[in-house]
Amino acid sequence: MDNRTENPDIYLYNLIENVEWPLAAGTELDMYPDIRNDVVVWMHLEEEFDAWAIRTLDIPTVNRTQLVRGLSVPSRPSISEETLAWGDLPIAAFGWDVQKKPLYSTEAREAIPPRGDQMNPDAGGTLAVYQDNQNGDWDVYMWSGQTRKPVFSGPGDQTRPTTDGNLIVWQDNRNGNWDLYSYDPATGKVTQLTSDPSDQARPHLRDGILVWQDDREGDWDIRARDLSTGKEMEIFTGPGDQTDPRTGNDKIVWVDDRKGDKDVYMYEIYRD
Ligand SMILES: [Ca+2]
Ligand SMILES: [Ca+2]
Ligand SMILES: [Ca+2]
Ligand SMILES: [Ca+2]
Repeated sequence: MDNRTENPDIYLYNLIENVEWPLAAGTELDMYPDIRNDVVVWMHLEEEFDAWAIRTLDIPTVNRTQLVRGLSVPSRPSISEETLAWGDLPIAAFGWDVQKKPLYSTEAREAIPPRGDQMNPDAGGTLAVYQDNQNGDWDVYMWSGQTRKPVFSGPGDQTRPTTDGNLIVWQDNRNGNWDLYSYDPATGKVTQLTSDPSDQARPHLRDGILVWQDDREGDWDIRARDLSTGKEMEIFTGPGDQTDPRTGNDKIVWVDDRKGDKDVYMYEIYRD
């Protein structure tokens, strides 16, 4: 997302040809991109209806589609190979809802969404995960097919969940600072991944790499863990705040203010 034209636009960067491509850059409002392999998804304001729509672009075929329409408030959608998940605030008094659907088909949905707020969905495989405050503080839920169930609903706030469809990771302040925890739906095993008294937050998990922002050295840095080896990696630990990391296909990108304004940086993981 980029506001060089004074309103939010979306640019793609082609890493093979090293060219930047304006995907949605005009006077219209386009926000909150997500990408999985060759498909980009984002929110677009349909001004004539005063409502937001979720658009996709299939990069190789340049095929554009509109998957969902009539949303009241924009937020970041999440796309996996099979699933689209998004949030909306249809009636302000009833709180935020999370919705999901198979990418290019439909599925049944409850008539009445859960009470409280459901936010920050992340899609992995056929799974969607999100945070929910219907029991007072934030908890993390997983949603597969027609079944929603809590991943952890104990004390403290569990927020910003992420999944690759197999493992679920979230940030958790039950110990008085943010740490990362994981849950494996196949075994039911919960693991505390970090225990440093500083904050580890904003996890993102794709393709065996878990990345997060970490302030153990006084400002935000980017760290990652290769889940196949358990090895932790310092991705960037220099001056300024490095935040909101995302990973996929052995690349890590983040927002970086080391030069004063916010830029996007990338790190490529080379495996032995
Ligand atoms: Ca709700
Ligand atoms: Ca909780
Ligand atoms: Ca911590
Ligand atoms: Ca830093």
